[in-house]
Amino acid sequence: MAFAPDIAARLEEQAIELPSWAFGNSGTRFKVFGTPGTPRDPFEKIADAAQVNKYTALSPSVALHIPWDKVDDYAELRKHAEDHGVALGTINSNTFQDDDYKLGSLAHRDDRIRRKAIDHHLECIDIMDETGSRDLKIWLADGTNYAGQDDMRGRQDRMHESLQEIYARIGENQRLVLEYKIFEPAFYHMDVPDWGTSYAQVAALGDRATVCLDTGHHAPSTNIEFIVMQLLRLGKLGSFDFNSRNYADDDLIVGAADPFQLFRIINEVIIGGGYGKDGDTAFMLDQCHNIEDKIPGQIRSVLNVQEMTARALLVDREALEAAQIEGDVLKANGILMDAFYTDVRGDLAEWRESRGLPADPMAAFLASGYLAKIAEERVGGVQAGWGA
Ligand code: PSV
Ligand code: MN
Ligand code: MN
Repeated sequence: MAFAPDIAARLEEQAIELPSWAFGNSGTRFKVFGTPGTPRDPFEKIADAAQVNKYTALSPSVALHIPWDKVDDYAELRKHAEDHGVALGTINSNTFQDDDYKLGSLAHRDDRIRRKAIDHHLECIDIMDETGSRDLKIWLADGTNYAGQDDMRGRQDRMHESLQEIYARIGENQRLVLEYKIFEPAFYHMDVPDWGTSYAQVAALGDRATVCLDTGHHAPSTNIEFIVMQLLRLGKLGSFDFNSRNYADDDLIVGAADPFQLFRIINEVIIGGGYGKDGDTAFMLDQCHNIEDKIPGQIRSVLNVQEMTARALLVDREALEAAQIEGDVLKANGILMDAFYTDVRGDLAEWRESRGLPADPMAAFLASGYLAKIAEERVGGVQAGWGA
C-alpha cells in the first residue's frame, strides 16, 4: 500500500541540514579513530555531505562551524556547494577552544574577552552574508565548576548585553538561534542550561532570535516533546540539533537510542506547525561518527528522521481528537501507537523510486564506489573539532 497523496507530498517538504563536522574524524577523550578518506578541508566535507543528499534528497544544506571551516573565499565555497547540489546553511560560532575563554566568553567578567567573543560572532555574521546563510547558531560553553566561583546573575546580565550587540547586527532575513545544554564543559552551572533560560534570553532580543533544541542536551527522563510543544506555542523553536543519547551528550545517530522518542518529538512538531514549508523550525543533525563510516552514518540518520516523520504523518488526527474529547485514554493512546508501529519502509522505498531516487539509498551509496575512491585520493584527513 502506497502513501496517500497528501502524505507523499508532505514527505517532499522534509529538509535536514547536515553538520560539516560529522564528516571529519572525531572520538572521545580516550582515542580518535581515523577513517580512510576523511575530508582534508571544508570543500571535501561539503562534497561528502552532498553524497547524502544525492541518494536521499533529504539534506539540501550543510552547516559550517567557524573557525573549523574557515576559508579564504566563502563565495568560492558557496559556489562549490551549489555545484554539488547543496547550499551552505547555519553558521555555528565557536568560543570554546581558545585559552582566553577558560572562564567564559559572552558572559565573561573581562571586557577584553567579552569583546573578543562578540567580535567573533560579528565575523560569523559577515560570513553568513557571503554564504547566504540564514541562521547564526550560538552554543556557549560558559559556566562555572564550583559554587561561588562567580556571580551567576552578573553572568546572565553580561550575556544578555553581549547577545544584544550581536543581535543588532543580524540581518532582516537572518536569525540568531541560541542553543542550551544542561552541563559540560562546565559542571556546576551552565549559563544557558535549559530551554527556559534560552527562551528568556532570546525573547529579550526580538523576533529574529529563537531557541535551538539539541536532543542530547537534557537530563535523563526529560519530556523533550513537551518542550517542543511549548516552544512552538511561543513561536520560538528555531531549530533542532538531532542526535541520540544514552548517557550524556553522546552525539550518536538520531533515532538509534530511542526511535519512539523521535516519533513523539516529530509528532509535536507537526501538531505545532513547525514541520515543512509552512514551518520555521529547521531540522539539523549534530552528530559525530566515532567508530562508523561517516557518510553511511549520515545516510542512516536522515533516513531515521524520514521514517519517524512518515509514521507521525500517519497519525489519524480526527480519530485522535474524537478519542481525546471522549476522554477515552486507551483509545487515544492506541491511535498514536498504531501510527508509531506502522512499518513504513516499503512505502518509503516506493515513494523514493517514484521520485527517481534509489529505493535503498544506503545500498546504492555503498555500491557507488565513492568510499574506495576517497580512501585512495585523500590522505591525512582532518579531525573534527571534537575528540581527544
Ligand atoms: C557541544 O555540546 C555541541 O555538541 C553543541 O551541541 C553544539 O551544537 C555543537 O557542539 C557544535 O558547536
Ligand atoms: Mn548541538
Ligand atoms: Mn552537544
